[in-house]
Amino acid sequence: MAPNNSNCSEVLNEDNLEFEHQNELKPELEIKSSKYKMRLVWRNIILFLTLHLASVYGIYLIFTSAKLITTIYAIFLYQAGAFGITAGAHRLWTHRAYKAKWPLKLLLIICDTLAFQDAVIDWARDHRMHHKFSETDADPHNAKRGFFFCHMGWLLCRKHPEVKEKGKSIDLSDLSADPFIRFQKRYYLILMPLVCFVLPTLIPWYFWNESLLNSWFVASLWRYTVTLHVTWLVNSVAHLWGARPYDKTINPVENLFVSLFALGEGWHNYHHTFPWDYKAAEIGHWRINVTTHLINFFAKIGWAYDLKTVSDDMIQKRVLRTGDGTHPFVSNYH
Ligand code: ST9
Ligand code: ZN
Ligand code: ZN
Repeated sequence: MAPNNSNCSEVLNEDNLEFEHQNELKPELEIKSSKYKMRLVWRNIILFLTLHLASVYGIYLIFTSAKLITTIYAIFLYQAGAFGITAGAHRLWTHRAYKAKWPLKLLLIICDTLAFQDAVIDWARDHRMHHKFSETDADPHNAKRGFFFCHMGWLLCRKHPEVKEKGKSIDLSDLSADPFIRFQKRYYLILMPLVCFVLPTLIPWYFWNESLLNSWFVASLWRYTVTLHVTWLVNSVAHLWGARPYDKTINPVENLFVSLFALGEGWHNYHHTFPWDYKAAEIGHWRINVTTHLINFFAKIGWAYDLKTVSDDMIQKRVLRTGDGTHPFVSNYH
């Protein structure tokens, strides 16, 4: 994995695998050195390796023996799980960009559990850190540590001590007060296997006589792997390659490819500039945003309300002040 970016240097030290700050104040010179040793988590490495091998076998089964409907169903489940992450864990619970009535919360918590990205309260804690301490050691998937680290490497090693230290300042009281979040966290180890793996495997077998083997490798393991990688693309690709029309001083970018697969979460320069906007993008310019269309639908039927957004005027001022000049508004303006 790429070395850490900050003023900390990465030093291998067998005796002390933890992070160690050594700040010595000398009369004319402040020597700031630190030792940080990445600690791999072999359990995760083995599990993810196995999952990926199983997914390759799943792809083989898709083209050799699985029924077409099983593959379509797996793609549908990936999209449903994605919706739980984008509209639920991300825009509703982490950013509080809109409010939801209980039927929508119920739907979102089921979809989120289907995506198995850990309980919402843990997901939101890391994501609030990601926004507050973006691209620093306190960002759990600091993109300055390289593509692999921010894509999935951060799940294969212990978190940087700065994450845990600075994370103490993150307020999660709103989430601890939400009964849906509390219930999910409390019963996660029962709910997650049931919703993410057991039911998705049994449904094709029961309803359209798919073999359990195809069902398990395609609808459960391959589908889960796809959902993970699409989510991770937001942390990697959408932090590395694309335009910065709203704020050129930050890493996140606008990326059409990521938005297509991640239900509209690839407009990441906008999102990091205006994280409270329920659209996570400027929908007028960029219509590829399935999550926003779905939230709009739920607002129409009254299940979503108090949708927060940003005025055109505020966006335009920001584009002129900090954008990289690629926003269409800039060419019309001059
Ligand atoms: C997965 C998550 O894949 C993916 C999240 C992606 C986020 C994307 C964001 C993009 C935005 C837009 C959404 C787009 C969506 C598009 C969808 C399209 C499909 N603050 O974590 P531990 C403390 S999950 C404060 O174990 P280690 C705390 O005391 C995949 N404190 O750290 C904690 O104890 P507790 C499935 C913090 O030991 C203690 O440290 N899941 C914070 O270093 C220990 O915490 C997995 O694979 C903080 N932020 O281990 C599991 N963090 O929790 C993967 C920690 O009791 N994770 N503390 O309070 C792990 O195994 C471990 O977390 C680890 C680190 C090995 C990575
Ligand atoms: Zn980001
Ligand atoms: Zn966010």
